[in-house]
Amino acid sequence: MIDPYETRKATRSSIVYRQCRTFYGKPKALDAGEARVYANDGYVVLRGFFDALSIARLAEAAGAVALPSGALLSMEPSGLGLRSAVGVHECDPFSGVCFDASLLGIAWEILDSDVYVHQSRINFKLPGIGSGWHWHSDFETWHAQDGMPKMRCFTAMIPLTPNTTQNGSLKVIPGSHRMYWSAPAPEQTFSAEENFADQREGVPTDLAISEIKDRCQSEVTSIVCEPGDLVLFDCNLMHGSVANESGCARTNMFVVFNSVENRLVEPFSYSFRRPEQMAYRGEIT
Ligand code: 6CS
Ligand code: FE
Repeated sequence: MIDPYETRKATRSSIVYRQCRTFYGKPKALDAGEARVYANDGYVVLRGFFDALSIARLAEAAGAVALPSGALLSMEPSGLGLRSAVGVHECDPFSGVCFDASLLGIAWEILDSDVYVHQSRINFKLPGIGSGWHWHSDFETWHAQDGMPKMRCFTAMIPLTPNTTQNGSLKVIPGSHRMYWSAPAPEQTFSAEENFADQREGVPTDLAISEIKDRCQSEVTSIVCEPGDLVLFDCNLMHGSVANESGCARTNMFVVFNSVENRLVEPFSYSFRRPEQMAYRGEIT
């Protein structure tokens, strides 16, 4: 069978059109306007979705001391400080937010099926230490490395501290979820952990980013947001961020919801599977 999202196999990169829907169900939990923005731009920001104070308190809990024991820790490429804790959604105090009833209601309607958590993580971007994330589409990575078949998956980003342009807020290319950037085969293969800490495979060049912007007729947009806000973004939205050059931490929690009808198969471009915390393959309860 032909894979419409083949990646990391050819000598050159290419851009093809998306063959999956973005919004699978009917808007109800989201209003029609929010659903339209999500479908058109590939993301939507819901201001004041959670109680700001209780979310801000999670930032303290996210300090290494209270991190769930099963979480996989990914360090900064410099070795200075923690970059991500992966696999946090089943532990207090994080589970309450990840499985918030209103958020689940949104997940069901975007994906129009039962859902499960494919991956959850807290990204720490410590002041002066926290590095950025290169441009990428999560789906390209999950398809290549984890065997996610289709684009029927999205991320809920829950800021635990303010996200500003100075501390490296998320940057997106609105509308880029509608096209798929297929990456060239890597010259060198890195381990799952190396690629997670500092992704080098599946990263478009500056020229490719310009082409994507041209095709979308859009500009890079920075998502400035606060604790209490909820950012929903499609699995194929092109995004990245710069380093934290401010004096304030940028701490964000990410919960990735996948449709139960889009469960992982074998990785499309690799012969090894990544750890369960990065790509869940277990039972769904
Ligand atoms: O490899 C991954 O699964 C992760 N890496 C990046 C750069 N973004 C999404 C995802 O958490
Ligand atoms: Fe990402």
